[in-house]
This record gives sequence, structure tokens and C-alpha cells, in this order.
Amino acid sequence: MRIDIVSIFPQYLAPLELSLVGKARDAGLLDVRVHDLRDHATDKHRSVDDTPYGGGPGMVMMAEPWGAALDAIRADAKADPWLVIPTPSGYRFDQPTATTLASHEHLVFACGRYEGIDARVAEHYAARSDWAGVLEYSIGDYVLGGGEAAALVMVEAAVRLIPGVLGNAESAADDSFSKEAGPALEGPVFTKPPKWRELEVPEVLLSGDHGRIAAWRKERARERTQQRRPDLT
Ligand code: 6GU
Repeated sequence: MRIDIVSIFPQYLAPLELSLVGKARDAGLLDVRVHDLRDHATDKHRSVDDTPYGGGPGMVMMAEPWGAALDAIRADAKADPWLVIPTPSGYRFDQPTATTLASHEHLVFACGRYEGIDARVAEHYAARSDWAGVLEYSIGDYVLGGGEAAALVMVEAAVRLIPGVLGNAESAADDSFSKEAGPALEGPVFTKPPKWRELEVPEVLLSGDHGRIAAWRKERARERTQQRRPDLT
């Protein structure tokens, strides 16, 4: 899988060198390239934003630098890419969405700042036959300063679903929100020692009775989901 990310803060994407995503890159399962939008600005101040038509507060990112940056990525790509635009005005990004993203050969994330990107950019790339489509996603009901943190979230959620990225021991099958687990949250987990600061690990987990353990875990997950996320039941 290839992922390109365009931002005016390319250093914001440095965490993609670490941990799960960094290891997937080192293993050759993933090709990540980060680009500075300002490299595609046309004036000497390297401007990427301007005042909104119709008035109002804040600034809007201009179509021209975005068009130049995205066309340069397409010229260098093998497959028709999907354009992913993180925005609080987008469709909800959830686990099924992550699974869909993980199935695509090439993703390009356009990280906006300010009041967002001129709407003609999404419209243009949705109509381009050499792009697979345009996807506008929000990661939750709160407002971030820009799309970079949301892109980090979406990339990590998708990359861990690429075959070979997770080891067998850490398989995604029984995650909270995975299809196999149903829409339940996962319950509490414990490791050694069996007693820590007067707190003991639940006896059933030390019993070796796999049937009782599975039933106990299922009940704790059900309780927790009811308490914390009744909307998922
Ligand atoms: Cl994708 N972007 C921004 N700026 N804020 C958000 C978001 C995205 N999702 C939730 N809030």
C-alpha cells in the first residue's frame, strides 16, 4: 500500500516513522511519503490561504496549490489514488471505514488547516477519471486545529488491518468494534503479578477453565458496553 500525505506542517506526521506504522514501512508493506503544500505555492511568500468569498471569519486554503500538489503525486503514482480529506464536516470515520481504506492500493491525504480547503478541490478530483474517488471523513464530534492529527488516526487504523502488519498474537479479529466481536467494547485485562497493591486478579482467569474464562470475559464486555456506550447496544 502507498500513502501520500500533504500538509503545511510535514513534521506533524513524524510519528509515522514509529511503532506499528514505522515497522510496516520497514517491512516493505507500506510506502509513506509526506509532502509540504507550500512547495506548490506560486508567490514569493509561499501563500496557501486567502479570505473566504461571501465574508466571514478565518481563511480558506486556495485550490491552486492543492491542485499542483495532488497532480504531482498522481503523475508519480502507479494506480488511481483515493483522495482522503479529513474534515469535521465529513462522513463518520469508523472501523468499517478503516477496513475499506486498508483494501485500497493508494491513498492521498489532504490535510487542511484554517476554515478548510476551497470546495472545488474535492469536486474536481471526484470528477477526474485518473483518481479513484474523494472521501471526506471526520474522526469524531469535536474540532481539531487541522487534518493532520485525524490523518494520523486514520492511517494507523487502516495500516494495522493490512495483512502481515499485525503478528498472529495481536490479530485484529477480537478488537472492540471488529465484526467478529460484535459492537461490544472489550473488557478489563490483567497480567502478572497475581496480587498488586492488595488488588487480586479475578480468580476465574487463573482457573485454567477456558469455558468459564470465555463466559466471564463476555459478561464483563457486555457490562462495560452497557455502562460506557449504551448507543452500541
Ligand atoms: Cl478530520 N479534522 C478536523 N480539523 N477536526 C476534526 C476532524 C477532522 N474530525 C473531527 N474533528
